Amino acid sequence: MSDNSFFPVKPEIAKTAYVDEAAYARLYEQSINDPEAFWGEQGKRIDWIKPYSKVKDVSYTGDVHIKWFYDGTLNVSANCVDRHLATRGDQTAIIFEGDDPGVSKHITYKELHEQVCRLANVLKKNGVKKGDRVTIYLPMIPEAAYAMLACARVGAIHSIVFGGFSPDSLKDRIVDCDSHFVITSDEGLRGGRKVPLKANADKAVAAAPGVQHVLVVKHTGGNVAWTEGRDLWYHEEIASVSADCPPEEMSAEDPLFILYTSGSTGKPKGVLHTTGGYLVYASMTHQYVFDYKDGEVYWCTADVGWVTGHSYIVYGPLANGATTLMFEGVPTYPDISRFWQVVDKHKVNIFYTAPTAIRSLMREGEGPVKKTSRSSLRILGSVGEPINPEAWLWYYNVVGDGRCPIVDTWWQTETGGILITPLPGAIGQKPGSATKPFFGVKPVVVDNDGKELEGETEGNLCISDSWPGQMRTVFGDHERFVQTYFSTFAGYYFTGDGCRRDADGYYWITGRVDDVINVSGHRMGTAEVESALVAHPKVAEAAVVGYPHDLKGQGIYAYVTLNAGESPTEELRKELVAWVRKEIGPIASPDLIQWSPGLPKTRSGKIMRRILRKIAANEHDSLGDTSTLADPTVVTDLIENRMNNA
Ligand code: 6R9
Repeated sequence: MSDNSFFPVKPEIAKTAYVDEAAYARLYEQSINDPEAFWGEQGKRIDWIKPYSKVKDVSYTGDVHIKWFYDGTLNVSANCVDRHLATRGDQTAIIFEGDDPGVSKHITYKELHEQVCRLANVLKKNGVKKGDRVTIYLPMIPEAAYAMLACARVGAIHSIVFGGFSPDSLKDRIVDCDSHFVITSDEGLRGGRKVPLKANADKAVAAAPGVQHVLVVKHTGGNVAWTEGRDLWYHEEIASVSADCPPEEMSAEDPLFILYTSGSTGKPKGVLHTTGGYLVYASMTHQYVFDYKDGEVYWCTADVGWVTGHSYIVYGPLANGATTLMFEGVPTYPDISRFWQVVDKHKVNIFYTAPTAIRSLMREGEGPVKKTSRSSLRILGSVGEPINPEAWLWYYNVVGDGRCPIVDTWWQTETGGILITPLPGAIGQKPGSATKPFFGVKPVVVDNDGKELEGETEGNLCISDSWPGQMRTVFGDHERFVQTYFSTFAGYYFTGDGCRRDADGYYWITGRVDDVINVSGHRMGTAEVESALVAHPKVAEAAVVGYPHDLKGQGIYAYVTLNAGESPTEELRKELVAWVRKEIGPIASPDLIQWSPGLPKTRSGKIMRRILRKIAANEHDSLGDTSTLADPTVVTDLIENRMNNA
């Protein structure tokens, strides 16, 4: 079940699609042969205050820099809101579907405009200026979109922190970008349970003295502590300002947002995206990849705390004048049909979710899906991790009734938008393959020495030239940007992923080749989990690796060495899991902890992670070369006491 099963483009989709097979071939070739001309044309899809005359200035070597449309000026919120007022002011921009199935509301473009302008004025009134950083720590409610667009309107740089992150993680992200303004809500609501966002923000801000104001959305009405002078109620503030706020004129290369993401070393880094190129790329990919047509209802189930929420809930769809659905809840509440009930309730045409959600729903069988209609669905999408062919086929046959093409979209926080994906009217699908590159994207597969491999092959996935949505730098640390992405394989952007290219030129992402693990589609640096573990007073040393997990894709496997005199108990194991949850957040909870009196190290003291990965995957029969180990008996003990005996 891999290369052999092929789902050709459906004629009824191709007939009305923006791009069919012939158009894809022609446009792709143009985009690669003459990127300046191609993007020079595509850049016109958004409104510019001052049109650009320069399209591209990029170098991946020497003085690494990336600029697109760089002498043009524009405003992102004007593009996502104002420019639609004349033609679709009364059309729904955002459908909000609450955690409670009894709660939903429609926000028109006109209403969105008013909300964004008011909030932009609140920011200005409280001293937020162009270039300032604003941290957003909100649940999936419309105010999250208003906050993003209000920042864009005044030229402030937003940094969204996922609501599942701990106070400590929030504090680190506030401090790293030196943000003085935080937007949160009293509480979040997920699956009927309350998330204490304001209380978390209070703890974070207590350790971030730069913060001057915390703006609080009253969402659940739960009790919150209040710091007079610092804390402001959202509803009071927006009522006190005018509904008129002209958008700031921004240069194409002015920053739009920072989004922290995990890497293979150190603390999460602030991925920086800018204004013009990002918006051109997000809107263009949203239109073509989802074949979005005017009037359709589009639903991406991601959280705005991740890049998918930025590009494909807010910026891409709204730039295209789409109706985008924001869902506060979880797929299993109040029951396991929830996704499909929401699809029927709002007549969703395009549905975009993550393989981990598909796998967990698949486990419950067809019943909960089949009792709903889903007849509005036209296109299905997948993102976040490789989708296994079984889950793909279930998604296709059961959810889509064999009617809807699946776009398996490969991309990253760093890429700003989708890079490898089927286009529904142009590229036939193979379950498990992200298929072919989007316009202007030139993937290359290189071996470990950086040699470009031709034809059918497997290796490290790099991209050989820039596209407008590419990140520009790591906030405050350009050297780290250069080191992380452009030093491993000179002259290329290195993705950190491995991939295979088959005889038809289809790409199959095989997963990360660095020390990043992907848990339920969430990126986690093993180094982050290790440093949380060793911060516990009883832990001497820790090594963390990923291992195959049926539902999550990868689980977190931690090898822990305790301080002398400490004894390993079940209680301590639980305590360590709780500790990591507190330090980073629930998404970082170790699934398995193995007590390891020692870790396999080379004579120079380097932990041999390759061996730890094999043991965690229960593949200890093929450990490979262990001759460089300082003490080979350590491995015997680890194998005997392994936790994953599946
Ligand atoms: C958009 C997003 C990026 C990493 C990426 C890769 C994995 C994402 C994928 C996929 C296989 C897909 N990934 N989409 N792997 N097929 N369709 O998820 O961004 O959170 O930065 O994660 O996710 O390993 O490198 P981000």
